[in-house]
Amino acid sequence: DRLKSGQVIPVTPPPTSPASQHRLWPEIEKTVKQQVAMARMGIGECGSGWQLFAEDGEMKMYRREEEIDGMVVDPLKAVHVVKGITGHEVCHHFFSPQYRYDWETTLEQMTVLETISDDTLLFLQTHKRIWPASQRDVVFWSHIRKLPNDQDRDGPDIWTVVNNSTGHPDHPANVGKCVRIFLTVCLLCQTRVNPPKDGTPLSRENVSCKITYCSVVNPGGWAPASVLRAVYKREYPKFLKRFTAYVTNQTKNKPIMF
Ligand code: 6CM
Repeated sequence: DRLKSGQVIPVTPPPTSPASQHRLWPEIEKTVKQQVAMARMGIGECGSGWQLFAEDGEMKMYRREEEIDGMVVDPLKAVHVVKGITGHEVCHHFFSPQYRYDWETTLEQMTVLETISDDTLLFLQTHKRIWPASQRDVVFWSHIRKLPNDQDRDGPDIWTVVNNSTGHPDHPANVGKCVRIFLTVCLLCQTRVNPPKDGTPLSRENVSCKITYCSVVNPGGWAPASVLRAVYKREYPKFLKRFTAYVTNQTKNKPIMF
């Protein structure tokens, strides 16, 4: 990067991760880049077709109605602003398996199949059966990453978690009672800091987190469209409200983790 004056400024090196030797790494790298770019686009920029289907205070949820072979695969995009928590805290609680049963209400069982590295895990999850469809399961990698804040180099880092379906030889799809679902999920979190004017130390009252949550879930097999859309309409707002309240509660008396 060369300025007009000819001065050369150091460029932030691309993020490296200890997972970079793993067979899934090229896919992880490509998917994270794509998902973060998509999550960063505003609703207006994403093309037409986003419809607001749920709103509660700062939280807004949009979907695009899409079907593949008669199966609902509606992309979802939600934005929320939550006071008192940081992007790092939100992503840490979304990524880490030890908290998942506390906030994920549709979960029946979660297994970590492989620890690829500190920032990359492979999960098998079964979700509660929703009548009249079969029970669902899912195998996905999950990757947490800190992104450089290009807009404000002195500001807090941006954090993301990307989940994406993959296969696993020990857990083939659709052999037991479960139908395998396929998902791509991106949680992107930006911390805003509003420092106190009087020079008093920063507290949780001075921070807030802008959250973008994008998801595409293919139910993988027959599920009535009307039931599925009704389930999503009920479950996604419930998830985002419950999960963010959980992070607020978990962090309230702890030092701020930027
Ligand atoms: O992103 C979310 N959770 C993550 C951690 O668990 C992860 C997993 C997502 C699984 C999403 C499952 C969707 C619900 C399963 C029902 C399938 C349809 C059955 C047919 C009904 C007629 O990314 C939060 C996910 C919040 C989901 C509401």
